[in-house]
Amino acid sequence: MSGNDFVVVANRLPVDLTTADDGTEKWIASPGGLVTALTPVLSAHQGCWVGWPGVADAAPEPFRTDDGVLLHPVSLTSDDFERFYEGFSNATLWPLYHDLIVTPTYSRSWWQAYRDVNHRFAVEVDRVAAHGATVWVQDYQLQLVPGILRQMRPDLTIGFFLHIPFPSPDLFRQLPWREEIVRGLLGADVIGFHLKANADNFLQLVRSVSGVSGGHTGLPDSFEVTGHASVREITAHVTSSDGRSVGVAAYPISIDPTDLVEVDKAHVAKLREQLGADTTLLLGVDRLDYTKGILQRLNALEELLADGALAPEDVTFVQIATPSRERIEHYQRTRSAVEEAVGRINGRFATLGHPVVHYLHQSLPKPELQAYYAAADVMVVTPFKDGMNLVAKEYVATHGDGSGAMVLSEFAGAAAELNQAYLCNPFDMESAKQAIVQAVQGLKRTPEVTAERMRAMHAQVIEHDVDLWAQAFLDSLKKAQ
Ligand code: ADQ
Repeated sequence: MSGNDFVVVANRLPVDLTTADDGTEKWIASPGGLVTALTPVLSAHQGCWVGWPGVADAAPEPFRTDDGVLLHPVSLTSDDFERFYEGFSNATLWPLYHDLIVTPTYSRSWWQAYRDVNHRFAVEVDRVAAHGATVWVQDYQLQLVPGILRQMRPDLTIGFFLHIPFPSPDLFRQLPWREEIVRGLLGADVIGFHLKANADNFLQLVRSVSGVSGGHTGLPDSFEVTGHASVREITAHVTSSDGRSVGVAAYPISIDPTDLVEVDKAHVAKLREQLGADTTLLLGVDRLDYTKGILQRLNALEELLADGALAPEDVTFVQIATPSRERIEHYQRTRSAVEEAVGRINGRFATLGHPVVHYLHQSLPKPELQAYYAAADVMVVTPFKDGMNLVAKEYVATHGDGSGAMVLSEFAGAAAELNQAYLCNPFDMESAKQAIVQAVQGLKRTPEVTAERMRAMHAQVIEHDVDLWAQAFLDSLKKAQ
């Protein structure tokens, strides 16, 4: 057994395999909230990362990234990819945990694959973790790993962090395999969520199981809950059926603001010139996911243009949407609807050579993305549900000078900390429209107030960065040892 004292386990390794024109293959860093959050933490801790390299049926040897992070690949077959990843993770758990924005599919065959793959991840961790190591398991794809590891390796200290929301117990109870998932999670020493509300949902679920609120759940009835969830330190404990104390708390994830300070000003100026120096530039940046509310934000824009509340010559909207989960039907439908809306809005309101909406269905390099953040007057972040939303924090981090404004959904985890944004309910078209107009007008009519709001949010993000997130979680885990 090799001797890694700190192991991060996540569905994906932080890499993509690319093929150059001459046929040579190279691993490059890939975008995504989890990667953004964990790369600096891993580099700082000299740890290793166990995950799937992102290519089905590939079984590369362990290797180091350019950042020096040691990666231990777990191989997935194309059948695993379909049933474990696209199926159970992203067509069962993802919609269930995002409050049923689309209807989850409950497939016994997918569940079998989820169990098998979780077991394989645990076996890989067992291989690489030194005696007494700390293991940090990430996210909804791997909720059984803490429980399996606990059985295999009682010497390990195990943390689990959920990057997406945890739903209310009433929704969670739909899941045919709810008992196994709860047992899997309770294999950890510490379970972390973004928000106190998520942690409270989990505690309420466990409480209802332990008989405090009564009712038949089909879940084990031997948990005891003490205390209340709090932020960044553990005040609630669940006693698992094997008598261990499991800490539960909220740790709002953040970004590494030092990644974002050096903006290429010439690039920003060029973008502004290309997109219309005199117009108000609105920006959306998301994975193309139905939870992100991209279509609804475009519909809000369209109504504002149709109402005359915004004039087409005065605004430019840039939507950058990273391709995501493209083989899943709901994602295909979302993409079609978004692209149809872009075409329709431009068809109605553009003039020759001057589209109102610019749409990029692409993943951009970070400096390029940052130039868009810096150039944008109004960032529009309108998810129906989001664990946190790092895009909102990245935008704010780029506007330390108080420039810009942000429209933010109440249902993004980020709204709990960034309440100086123009908050809206994305399910309510009028609310979304109003927040966009208020942000646009706020910049023009009350620039000092708007700048003050942006500076307050900037201070919040700078003071509560990804290091604080990781340190707070790891401190809790240390205390649990
Ligand atoms: P995501 O759903 O992926 O993350 P988010 O938190 O916004 O959502 O992170 C997206 C990341 O991808 C950001 O760092 C952003 O810069 C990057 N990105 C987005 N579009 C891009 C593009 N076109 N090109 C390049 N990079 C792009 C999940 C949860 C979130 C939670 C995070 C972290 O769904 O709620 O905030 O994990 O826990």
